[in-house]
Amino acid sequence: MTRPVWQACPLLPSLEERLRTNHKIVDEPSDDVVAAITSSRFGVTNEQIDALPSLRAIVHFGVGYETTDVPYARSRGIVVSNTPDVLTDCVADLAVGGMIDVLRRLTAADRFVRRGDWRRGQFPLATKVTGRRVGILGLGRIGRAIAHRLAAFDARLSYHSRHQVPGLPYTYHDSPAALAEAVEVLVVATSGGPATAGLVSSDVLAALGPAGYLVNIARGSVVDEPALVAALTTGGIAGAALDVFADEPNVPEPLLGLDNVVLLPHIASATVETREAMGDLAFRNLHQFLTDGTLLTPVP
Ligand code: 8YV
Repeated sequence: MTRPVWQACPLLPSLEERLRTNHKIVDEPSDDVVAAITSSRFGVTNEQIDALPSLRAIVHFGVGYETTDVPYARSRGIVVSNTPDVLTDCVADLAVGGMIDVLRRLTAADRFVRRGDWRRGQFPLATKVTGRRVGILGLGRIGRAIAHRLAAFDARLSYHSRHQVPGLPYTYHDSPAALAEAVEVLVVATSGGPATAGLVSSDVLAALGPAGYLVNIARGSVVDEPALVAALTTGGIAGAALDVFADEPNVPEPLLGLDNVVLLPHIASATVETREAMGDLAFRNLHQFLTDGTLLTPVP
C-alpha cells in the first residue's frame, strides 16, 4: 500500500480518516500518484491529468462525474468510478420533498408564521399535490425512484429521456418541450455535463407555462438559469424548487426575495446514512483499484 493516492479536494471526514489509515494519501499531486480521489463537485481537470504521468484511476465521491472529462481520462489509460445507487433514495426523497414544498408552500408558510403574519391574516391557498401531471426529465435510476414515489401520490406520470424505456407505465414524450407542455410539474433528473447543458431552455419553460412548477435536483447546468430567473420573476412559471444552481454556491440574487421558490444548498444526498454509504463505496473503489487494478463501480 505504498503507492501514493492524491486527495484532490476536501472529503467526508470519516472517508478522509479511513483513507489516511489505510493508504498513502498526499494532498499535493506528484509524478508517482497512481490514483486520485475527488468529489463530483471538483473532479480532476485535463491539465491535472496531463501533469500526472502515473495516474491510472480517478475515484469520485458522488454519482455525477461531469467535472472530469471521462473520454479524455480513458484516452490516457485512466479508469474512472462514481458512487451510483447508494444516493438514489435520498435524492428521490428530496425531489418529492421539494415538489411538496413548492406546491403547498411549506417553507413560505413557515416564514409567514415566523414573521408574525398569521396574527394579521390567513396564509394564501396553495396548490394540491395528489393527482398532478408530473414529467420527469431523465429516467435513469434517480428519475425512476422519483416516479415510484410519486405514484403513491396518484401522479399522472410522463417522461423524456434520450431513449424511450420499454415496459414502463409512463407516457413518453420525444422532447423536453413536449414533456413540459403536457405536465404541471417538471422534475429535472438528468445527468449534468455538455450533453444536457441548457436542456431546460426558455422554450421549455414557456411550454411549462404560468401554472407550471419546476423541480431541479440534477445540475444547475441543465437549466438555462437566466431564462429560469426571468420566468420566475415575470410569472412565466408558477414556482420552482431548486437544489442545484449554475454557479454554486452563488444563487441568482433575484430569486432570494421570491416566496414561490424553494432554494436549497445542494443537499439532495446530504444525510448521514447516504454520505457514509457514498464514502464507503468511494473507499472500496479505491481499495479495489489498488489491490487488483479494477473498479467496483466504473462509470458507464
Ligand atoms: C454531492 C452530487 O453533493 O453525487 C452527486 O453527484 O451532486 C451530490 O451527491 C456531491 O457528490 C458532493 O461532491
